[in-house]
Amino acid sequence: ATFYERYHSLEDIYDWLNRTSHDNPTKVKAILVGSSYEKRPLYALKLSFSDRPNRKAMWIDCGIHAREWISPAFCLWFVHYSLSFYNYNKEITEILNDMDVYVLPVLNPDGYKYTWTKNRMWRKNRAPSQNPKCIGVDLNRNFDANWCQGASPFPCSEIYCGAFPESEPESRAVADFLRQHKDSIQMYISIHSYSQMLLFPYSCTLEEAGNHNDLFEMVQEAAQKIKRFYRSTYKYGAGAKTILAPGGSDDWAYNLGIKYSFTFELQDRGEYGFLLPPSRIAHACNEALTAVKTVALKVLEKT
Ligand code: 0X9
Ligand code: ZN
Repeated sequence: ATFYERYHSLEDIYDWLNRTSHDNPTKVKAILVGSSYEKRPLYALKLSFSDRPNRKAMWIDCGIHAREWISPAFCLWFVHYSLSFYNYNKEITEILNDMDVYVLPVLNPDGYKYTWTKNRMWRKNRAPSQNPKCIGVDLNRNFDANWCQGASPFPCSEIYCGAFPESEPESRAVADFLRQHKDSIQMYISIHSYSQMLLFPYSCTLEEAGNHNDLFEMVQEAAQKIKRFYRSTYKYGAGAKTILAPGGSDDWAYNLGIKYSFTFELQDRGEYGFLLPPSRIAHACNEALTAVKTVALKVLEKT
């Protein structure tokens, strides 16, 4: 198996970030977006392949939930694919000609590290609470979108929303970065697992998003392509129709003005769940790549 068909420790991912930016100095730049509760750096890679004017941008984050290992694996896969297939694959070439892409491979490094060393099934970050027995905030409940109206105010819960919106350094760093770049970023994607779903806002309310029909068409086309190319079934639709959940990054980014905002839940549908075997990484990432390319091309058409 190649490097990209294996899961990697946090240290390996930091090395990879370094190598990738050093080996591709004209195309890839590492940006320090913030740091985690335990003071680990949050690095995003900025992929900037062309210097056409009026460039748009897309943001992809991975690893907000620690145990969803396929998610960071996808961010690495996406960067590698972009570097390898620019000028060879028509779709990625078109996307990278018109858009810069920010890729944050591990949004929750403290949690990710913890899943490698202590508890494979950890989800939250590693910030302590008032209760010494209960650690961690669910970072995807910590954003300011109907914050905690339906998540848990209790630190011992797996979906603890935190003390206040953006209380956590990881979510605040991402929110600050998106606020600073909201004029160029038209598209937001957060990568999770598992359950094979292509979701868009809202998740925090049953109300429909203003551009619901556009968003629906985009993920529908993505799901159809995944079915055709890889024979996998992905559900799609507004998040609230499957899990009504407040405080998510996708809804928050949408309300900030990033009108093409998505959460993709990758393989599988429960056979292995979070413990997706490495032999399935390629298949899972190719499906997600199909989804990202499909929605990005549609955004370019519309904007
Ligand atoms: O509940 C979540 O945060 C995501 N599912 S997961 O099983 N990976 O935890 C879904 C997120 C969908 N978007 C929002 N809830 N805003
Ligand atoms: Zn998740």
